[in-house]
Amino acid sequence: MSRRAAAVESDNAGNRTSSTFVALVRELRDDRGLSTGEVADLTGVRERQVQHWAAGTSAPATESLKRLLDIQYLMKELGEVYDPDGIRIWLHSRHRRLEDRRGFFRLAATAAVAAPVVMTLGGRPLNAQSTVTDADILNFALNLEYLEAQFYLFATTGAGLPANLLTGTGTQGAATGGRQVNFTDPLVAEYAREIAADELAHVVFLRTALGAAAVAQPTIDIGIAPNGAFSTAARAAGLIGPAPAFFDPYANDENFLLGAFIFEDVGVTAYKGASPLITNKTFLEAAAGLLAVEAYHASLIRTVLFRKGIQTPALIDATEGISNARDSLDGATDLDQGIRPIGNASNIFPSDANGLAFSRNAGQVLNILYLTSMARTQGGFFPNGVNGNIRTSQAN
Ligand SMILES: [Ca+2]
Ligand SMILES: [Fe+2]
Ligand SMILES: [Fe+2]
Repeated sequence: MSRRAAAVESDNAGNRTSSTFVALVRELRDDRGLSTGEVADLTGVRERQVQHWAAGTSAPATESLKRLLDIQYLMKELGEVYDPDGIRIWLHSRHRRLEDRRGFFRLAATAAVAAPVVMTLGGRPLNAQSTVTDADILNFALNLEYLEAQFYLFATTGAGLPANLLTGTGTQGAATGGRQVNFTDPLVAEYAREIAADELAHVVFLRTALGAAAVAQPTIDIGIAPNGAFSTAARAAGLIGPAPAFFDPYANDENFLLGAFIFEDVGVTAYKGASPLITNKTFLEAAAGLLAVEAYHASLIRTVLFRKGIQTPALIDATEGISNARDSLDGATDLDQGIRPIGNASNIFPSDANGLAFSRNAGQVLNILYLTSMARTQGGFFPNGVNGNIRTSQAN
């Protein structure tokens, strides 16, 4: 804080009754379980300042007071959905840190306001049972985010999502088979950690927006068994032969990048395909934000694979194989591209003739995730199916 701001803070102490502020700060610390440091961090002041507020020896300036009231509101809303550990994880996810406090509070407000709206949407009218609700769509997305988060968290840390982020409606399952990658390229390791933080934040964001309507994590297969999802996908892509051959996305940097490649393009097409079905504009904006970040992820993974593919052309071939496999699963239309250059231009961004990203409907997304071209309710990465009302792949 600047010296000038500090002067304003202490001026305020002289002409305001500070007992309200003392109570406010103490509520955040004692009732809501935030440390003095956390209150300082979230408010954007020094710890010492918070100690002064708590002791009544100085009062918060207007801007700090606004932040404190925001935090109070947020803690109350989050408290209805999360236990204290869950709140702490939410507050400390990378995106909510202090690089962009304005964004923090806008996102927080969206999440908090969204929860009751979705709970209302969860109770769909009887005469509209075939209608897909916004909650159905966000829950469909949440299944995909569980999958992505588990893959990247295991790859970067050796552990998956914490138990308090797995609960919800439907049948809860475990994510099995993931493990830590021993990265050799420090850049790939950094990229992986950045994406992992995003995917964790996506899970938390969607769960917060959905509140009590959020689906539980379904059973997820991210293992390396010869007949597991990754090996089946890799076999369909021509990367490995019949069992007992297997594909291990945790074996090295290149395999990890191919594992990530399997998911990221699908996420982009899934969010784009869902966008016309979302009725509430607040959710639409959130979905646009998710879509954009999935596209950043896909773009980064594709760029790194392309760069490494200059030395190792098999990597370029592998992306074409995965792309073709996805394309054959999701029906006749061509909705997918690998990273082989077109003419003398690279092909980092899969797009149609208008330069637009492709769309997949939910059934087509499930074709890829269940690894089937038929109408099924389970398979592949989700051995018992996804949770929620959208759960059937398309018959192609
Ligand atoms: Ca296709
Ligand atoms: Fe994501
Ligand atoms: Fe992603």
